[in-house]
Amino acid sequence: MIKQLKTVIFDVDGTLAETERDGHRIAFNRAFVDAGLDWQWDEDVYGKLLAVTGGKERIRYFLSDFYPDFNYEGNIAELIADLHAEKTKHYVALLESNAIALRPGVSRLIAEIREAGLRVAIATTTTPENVIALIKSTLGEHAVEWFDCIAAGDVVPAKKPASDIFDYCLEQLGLSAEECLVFEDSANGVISSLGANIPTIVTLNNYTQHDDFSGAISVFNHIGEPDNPCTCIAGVEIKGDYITVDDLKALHAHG
Ligand code: XBP
Ligand code: MG
Repeated sequence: MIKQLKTVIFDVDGTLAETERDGHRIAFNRAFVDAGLDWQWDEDVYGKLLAVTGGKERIRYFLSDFYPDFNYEGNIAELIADLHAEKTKHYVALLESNAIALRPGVSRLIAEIREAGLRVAIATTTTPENVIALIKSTLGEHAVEWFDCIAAGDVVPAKKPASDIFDYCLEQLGLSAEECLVFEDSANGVISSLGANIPTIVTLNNYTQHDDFSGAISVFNHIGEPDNPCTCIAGVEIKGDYITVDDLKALHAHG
C-alpha cells in the first residue's frame, strides 16, 4: 500500500530561488576580487562548473579542469577554505539586501502544505547560514521554524549526487522515504533524492533544462501561480494551471 504523504522536502539552490546565477556566482566573483585574483565566472562558465556541487568543491574543480596552470605557493586547501568563507559572507549580504526572490509558487505552496497539516523540510548542499539567510529574507524572520529539518552542507561526508543529505534528512525527520516528496531542480539533485528512494518532482531552470531527470515523477518549468501558470514538460500532469497540495498527493501516489 502507498504510504501517506507527510513531508515535502525542498532543495534550495535553483529550486526555491535562482540563487546560482544571481547569488552564488556573484558572491564567488566578489570573493575572487577581494583576494586579488583575476578569476571571474561568467554565466556560461558557471553553468559548466555546476557539474560539481558544493562551493569549495566547485573552486577545486575550476582549478583542476579550467585553470590547471594556476601557480600557488601556499596551501591550496586553505586558500579554497578562505575564499569560500568570504564568498559565504558576500552571499549572505546579497540576500540581506533582498537581491533574490523566491521562484513562482514557492511561497504559496509552502503555506498551503502547512495549512493542510503536512510538514516541510530542506535538503541542500549549501551551508546552513545561506539557507537561513534565504528563508529569512524571503519568507520572514521566523519562517526558519516552519521547517522540521534543515539538512545542509558539510553535515554529511558526501554531497549530492550522493544520497547522504536526503538519508540524513529522513533520519532527522524520523520518516521513511515513501512518506516524503522532494522538489529538485538538477540531475545531481534527482540522483541524490532517488538514491534515498524519495519520490521526486523537478522544477527546472535555465541551467538545468537539458539535464537528465530519469526517474522523476514529473518535470515542470516551475510550481506556478494562478496568474503565472506552470507547464508540465515530462511525466505525470496536473489538472490545473499551478501545483496545489492535492496535486502533490496525487503525484506522490505515482512515486
Ligand atoms: C547547490 C550547490 C551549492 C551552491 C553553493 O546544489 O551546488 O554548491 O552552488 O553553495 P543543490 P556553497 O541545489 O543541489 O543543493 O558555496 O555554500 O557550498
Ligand atoms: Mg538545486
